[in-house]
Amino acid sequence: MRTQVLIVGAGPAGLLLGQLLHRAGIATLIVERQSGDHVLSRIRAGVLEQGTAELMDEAGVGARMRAEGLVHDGFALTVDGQRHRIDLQALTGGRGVIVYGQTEVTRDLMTARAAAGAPTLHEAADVRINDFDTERPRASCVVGGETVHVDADFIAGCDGFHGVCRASVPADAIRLFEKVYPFGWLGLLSDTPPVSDELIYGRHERGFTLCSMRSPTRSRYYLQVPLTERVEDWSDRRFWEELRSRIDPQAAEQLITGPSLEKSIAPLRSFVAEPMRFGRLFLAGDAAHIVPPTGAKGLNLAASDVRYLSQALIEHYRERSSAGIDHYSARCLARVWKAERFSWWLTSLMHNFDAEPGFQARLQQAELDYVLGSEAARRVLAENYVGLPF
Ligand code: RFL
Ligand code: PHB
Repeated sequence: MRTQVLIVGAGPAGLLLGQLLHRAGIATLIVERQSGDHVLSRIRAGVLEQGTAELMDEAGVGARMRAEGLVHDGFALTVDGQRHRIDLQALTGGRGVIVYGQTEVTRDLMTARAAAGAPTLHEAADVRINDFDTERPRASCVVGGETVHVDADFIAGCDGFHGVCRASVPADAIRLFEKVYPFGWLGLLSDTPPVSDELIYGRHERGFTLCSMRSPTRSRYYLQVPLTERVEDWSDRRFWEELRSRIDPQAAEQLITGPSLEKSIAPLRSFVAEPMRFGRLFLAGDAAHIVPPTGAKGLNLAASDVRYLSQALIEHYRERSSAGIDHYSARCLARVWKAERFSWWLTSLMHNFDAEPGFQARLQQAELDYVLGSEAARRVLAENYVGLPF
């Protein structure tokens, strides 16, 4: 087979890139290891920055997000049982975020791709990419027992943290930066009304909690847990009791519990690969970087990479200019590192690190006092949360 841009991975990064390129008349082929249903079953992000929402509009897939997504003008930080509102709108000159699940983003993009008749090979095993340091990159994969060979002008590695594209780059051509945190997030999804109209990020001596949502009738809650915890050991009852013990009294009283639709543990990690381009191979999204979920930045960073990459490729095909391609890695990384910094900072501010509170815990307390007491500090938090400019 031959295509212009081969996209590895049909997560939000790969699908959004495919959609933006399709609208510009550029042919793409997506190869995805999993089935479409499996991709849709992964419960992940929930918060879209305005820039991400605008990119969905530009890709022609924003209608349902605009109709069903929840516009949030603020969120809360709970510290020592006290809730403090962060007024995003007032602090950022009118900006906010949209609560719309990654599952729905992915579903809308899959529907648009199918309607456009653009090809996706699902359940593609043993994807290999070759010759991306030449003018003629190649790839192969196995679909239904048959080996498929693909020739492309470019390869976009949108295959997530455990994908094959970053792993195919020679070790001496890539530099990796990583920080692993000593805890994870246990998440629970339920068809119960959210405990509050806005998200609540809570610091507590038993560990961090996040009260989030997907809709007025569907909630998403998270608990900080040690990495040694196993999801099998968390009955719904145990989860709800632990959550209730950590949230503020008003929330504990208003919390409505119910059976879980999904429960899973995600480790927390900060990770960046540099550069993000190797000849005719580009990395985008989680394939190139991971942030801990505290700042709600992962999906939004994937979208901003895709924005830069789609512009670069469109410029290449329309104007025969390589300027966007040449600047892709540097443009992405400048934004990536700022989101890494913010996500690390908010994680450090809100989680429990030591059983015995020591020097770090005192600094954390002082920083929290400062953030809650200073409008300038809250503005810094708000400006980063809604998303830095492109
Ligand atoms: P994905 O979504 O991992 O998709 C990669 C796709 O590539 C496929 N693949 C392969 N295909 C072919 N061959 C191979 N060898 C392949 N290897 C992998 C995979 O099957 C998959 O379909 O990466 P992408 O597209 O870069 O998207 C990134 C986002 O998924 C991720 O950053 C966010 O989910 C992170 N995240 C959040 N981000 C936000 O912006 N806001 C949030 O509120 C937010 N909350 C979260 C999160 C991530 C979480 N977890 C589970 C890590 C909350 C959680 C709990
Ligand atoms: C979510 O709803 O899944 C969510 C929201 C905000 C975050 C992380 C996850 O910071």
